[in-house]
Amino acid sequence: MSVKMSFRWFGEGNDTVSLRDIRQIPGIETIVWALHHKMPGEVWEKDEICAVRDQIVPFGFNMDVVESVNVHDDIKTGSGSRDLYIDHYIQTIRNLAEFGVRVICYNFMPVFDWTRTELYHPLEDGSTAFFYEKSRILDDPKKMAAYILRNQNGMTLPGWEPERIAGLDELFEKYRPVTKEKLWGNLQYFLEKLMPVCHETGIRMAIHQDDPPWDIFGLPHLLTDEASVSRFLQMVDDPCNSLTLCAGTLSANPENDVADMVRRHSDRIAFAHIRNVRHYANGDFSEASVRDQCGETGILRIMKALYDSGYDGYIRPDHGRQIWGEQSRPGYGLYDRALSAMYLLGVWDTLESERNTD
Ligand SMILES: [Mn+2]
Repeated sequence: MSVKMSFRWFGEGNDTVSLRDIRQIPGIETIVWALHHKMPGEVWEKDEICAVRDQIVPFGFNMDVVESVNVHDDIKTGSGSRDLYIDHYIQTIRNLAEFGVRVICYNFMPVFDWTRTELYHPLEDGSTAFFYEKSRILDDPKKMAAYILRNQNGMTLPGWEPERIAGLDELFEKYRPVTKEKLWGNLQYFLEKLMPVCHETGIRMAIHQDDPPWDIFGLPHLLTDEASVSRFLQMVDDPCNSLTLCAGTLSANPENDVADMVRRHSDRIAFAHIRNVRHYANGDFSEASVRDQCGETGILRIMKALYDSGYDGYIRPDHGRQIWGEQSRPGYGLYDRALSAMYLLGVWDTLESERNTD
């Protein structure tokens, strides 16, 4: 039984980490990629996909997982040109399938892709990590967006594009009538339109949970816990409607037992993000090294749950700490993610060898 270890890469000229570097991490087979210049709603054209393939494949990697094909706000709000943008999404699925893509990671979060209050929070060992200070999220979202944009080492993180943030008032206005139940309905509408083309092409849609796993700035977050994940899977009960199980996102809420969720839903997990979180009593959380003891996510229990379930999907070290002075996209340096990949493979290989010697 093998797990397919993967590594996120932002593309030639768009990442401080090279494919040459990634190839030296033992066990990485899949590059998790995207066309980062595309705006939500645009069709990913074959020649653009082909150009990325010509970068990735010569290094011996496959390009099975895309993260993310972002969903247009009209689809999320169920307004305007949603059917046109769903047609574009379907065309993108068809084009990706021609290049062997198996899994599309996406999210269905209103306005913000993810939220933290600090990108370089100092840890005791001198490294830095993402940090979420609960009390600051009650503030003006625009103040926070401006902070995020100032602190990205000149590179844009998905979901926080300056053009998008510039229209923040308008966006909030657009989402005002979208209650949580309406958002669920819009997600269902979108997925039901996609399922036929998923079956035709063999591509699995894999939703990422909402980060953080609770409502923020008055915006509804759908996928936050066991109950909502179950609801999601039952709502469109189809193997092509699957999860990108994000251990770190879910475990930001200490009440979520991620390993238990893995055991319940393993057949519907197409892709997994693994990282560790440390909780504070006041509700703040910090990201941490993936070593089990460094946080409270339960990395070993999660890996064991995946292994015991016969998981043979894709997995990647999620974003990590900044260590050894590396300058990179926040959270997406080479060093800490390489450590994570080796730790996770070490756990997996040990479980595997124990089974083989039993
Ligand atoms: Mn994640």
